[in-house]
Amino acid sequence: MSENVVALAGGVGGAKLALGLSCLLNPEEFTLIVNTGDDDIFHGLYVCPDLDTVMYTLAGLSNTETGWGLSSESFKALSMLNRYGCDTWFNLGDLDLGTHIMRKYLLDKKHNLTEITAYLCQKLGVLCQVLPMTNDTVRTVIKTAGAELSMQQYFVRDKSEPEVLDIKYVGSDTAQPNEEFSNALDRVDKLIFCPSNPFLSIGPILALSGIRDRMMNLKKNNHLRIAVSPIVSGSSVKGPAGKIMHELGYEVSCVTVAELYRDVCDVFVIDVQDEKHCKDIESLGIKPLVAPIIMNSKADKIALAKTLLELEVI
Ligand code: FO1
Repeated sequence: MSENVVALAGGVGGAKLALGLSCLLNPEEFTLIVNTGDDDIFHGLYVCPDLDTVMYTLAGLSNTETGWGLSSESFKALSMLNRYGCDTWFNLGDLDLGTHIMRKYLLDKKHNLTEITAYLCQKLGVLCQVLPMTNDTVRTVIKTAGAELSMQQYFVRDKSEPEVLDIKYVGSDTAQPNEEFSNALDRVDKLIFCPSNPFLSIGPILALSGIRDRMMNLKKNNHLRIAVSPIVSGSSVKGPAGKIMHELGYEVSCVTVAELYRDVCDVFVIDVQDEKHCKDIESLGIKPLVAPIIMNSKADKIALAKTLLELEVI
């Protein structure tokens, strides 16, 4: 039986599960909504790190060591920019720059980010629908003791070292969710929250006007909303989610993530190492599901995707 699956994703962690899901679903059954709060402009080019990470992963082109960028990449253009005195802490490879030049060309021709992403995906052979969360501008701004930083300044330039005091999604109050995202929610059977950072990746998507309410109301209509924990055994599987959670005053635990998604989640998937937290998750009114959720190999990604797709409405 065919079903409509909508998955929300950020960068590397989200892309892993997206790949697993894309191996099991027909392309027309699968829509991916990707965070654009990390987007930024480098050397005059508009860069969408999460969209590109998802797109390259689904196309089988990604650098499997870093999880971002392209495999067999070189950085000659960047070394030239360095000679010209540009800041080159954001590692844009030569092949990757081709994507950003193409995106800039299409933006200048007044195409929106949804159209451009569809074009790039089609050219790279990605068949499922990959959608930016919005065509408007939302920027994740990280307030630290020293300064307010963009996501890439915080994450790449400053290596997630500054203490995080607050996180804002600037523009989210006026940005319109992508119309196709809204349409996908009209026909969704299963909504999946990939194991992406709840503050930096999923947070900006949920902050878009009307989106959290739409997802809260899905419960009433027999849809299944599943979230996969990005926290295993008290620390993030990848990236600074655990560090940020601690600095914002939360306990670093999968239960905290379940609490953050409490109103939009029916089933919360935790790793086998976290089985002891089942009761705490149940007490939030969410059904816990214990499964191996660390995705190293392609087989791991497909196995987790299969577990999620086999879940039935309770
Ligand atoms: N992540 C890094 O840790 N260092 C980089 O230099 C870097 C460059 C980069 C270039 C293009 C791109 O699409 C992604 C890139 N990323 C890099 C990943 C990216 O900054 C993060 O993974 C996401 O923004 C977090 O979701």
